[in-house]
Amino acid sequence: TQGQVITCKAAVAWEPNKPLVIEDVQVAPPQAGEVRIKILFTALCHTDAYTWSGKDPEGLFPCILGHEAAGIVESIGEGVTEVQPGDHVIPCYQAECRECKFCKSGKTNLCGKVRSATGVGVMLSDRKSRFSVNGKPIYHFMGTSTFSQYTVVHDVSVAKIDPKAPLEKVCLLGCGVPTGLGAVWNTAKVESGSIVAIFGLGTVGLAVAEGAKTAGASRIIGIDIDSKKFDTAKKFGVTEFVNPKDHEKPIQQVIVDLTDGGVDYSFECIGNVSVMRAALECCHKGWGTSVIVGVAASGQEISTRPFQLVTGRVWKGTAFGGFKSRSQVPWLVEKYLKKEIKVDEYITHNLTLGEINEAFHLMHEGGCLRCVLKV
Ligand code: NAD
Ligand code: AHE
Ligand code: ZN
Repeated sequence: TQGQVITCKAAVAWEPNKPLVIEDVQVAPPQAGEVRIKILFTALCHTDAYTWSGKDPEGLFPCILGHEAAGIVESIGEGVTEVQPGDHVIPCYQAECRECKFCKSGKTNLCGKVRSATGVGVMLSDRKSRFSVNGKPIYHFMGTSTFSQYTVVHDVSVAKIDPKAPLEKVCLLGCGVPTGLGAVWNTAKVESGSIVAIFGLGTVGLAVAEGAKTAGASRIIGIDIDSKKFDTAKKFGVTEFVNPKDHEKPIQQVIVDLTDGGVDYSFECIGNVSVMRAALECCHKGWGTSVIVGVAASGQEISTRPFQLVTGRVWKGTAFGGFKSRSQVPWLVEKYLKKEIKVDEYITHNLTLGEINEAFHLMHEGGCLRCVLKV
């Protein structure tokens, strides 16, 4: 198949909110600096649902969504040196070129090399898509488009991993789990003994709990409007549970009262701007740091009294938990193989690519963390 167009199945989002359609998609061969990957397993993340909803200012249609996956390199374009056909890989929506201003800064995991193309659904070299259906181009998504049996990505967006790792599990290391762990370890740098509050106990929030537990947090307060979340949350390290619906007072006040003035660190893992405000305002005066992890819809804005920051609270955000993708995803895979981090525990459902619309429905049910699709 090397150098040839491959026809395979992919789930195409033709329009916002309309069921995805499994189509025969033509996938062009990888050009210079590109890699074609046979995707074996992909999970769904709430960011896929967000873009599908039409609320993502970068959402373009028709497109192939999906960004939390694992597969095997099928072929490589000219000049690709770091992966070979047959390598086991995880596509990375956050690239790492190691050459751009961002990569060289040492201050961020964001990479500038391909972002201008991945944000508009095309490949960098010719600003075109590698996907088409009967000659009609289909946009890429987040530089990954994993809801397809084959995808083409930039070489700076591929992490080569240990072939011993089960792809049906480690696909989760493409987004949600690293995001939560890294928000704690890299972005907030939570110290032992800290009091932590987590708003939203989905996969990302639970990974924050796991990260906080390993960092030695003394109290991990989980906040969710769905009380059924608490039993699972305990297994990930949450020590106390608060449901805002059980209280008359604003949730920030409830948390401040519970913690003698506020928490050391808080994490918003929902994508709700009023909760982001509460997460900041439940932080302790003088030092409390709040990290925004959730993705809020187009047009939404955060607000608080500047006095909150004047008096020492810090507001931060994180993308992919601050992990440098190509360098650190393989390290996370090793940590999983050594049983130092959980992955299997986040997988609540397994379906096939053909059942993807059902999988999106499942995401709205409280009992679903991650649903992994066999592609
Ligand atoms: P999820 O839907 O599984 O989890 C969200 C949780 O928040 C649910 O348990 C829900 O019951 C709870 N919730 C909803 N409204 C609430 C409220 N008002 N108060 C308290 N709890 C509330 O989602 P997820 O997959 O864990 O993702 C969480 C967010 O993180 C999404 O916005 C996603 O787009 C974003 N995300 C960001 C990054 C990043 O790099 N920054 C990476 C992955 C995901
Ligand atoms: N297109 C969206 C941006 C969404 C967003 O913030 N994405 C996160 C990853 S979410 C993964 O589930 C991210 O990494 N952002 C940094 C980047 O470079 O996109 C919007 O709202 O505009
Ligand atoms: Zn995601």
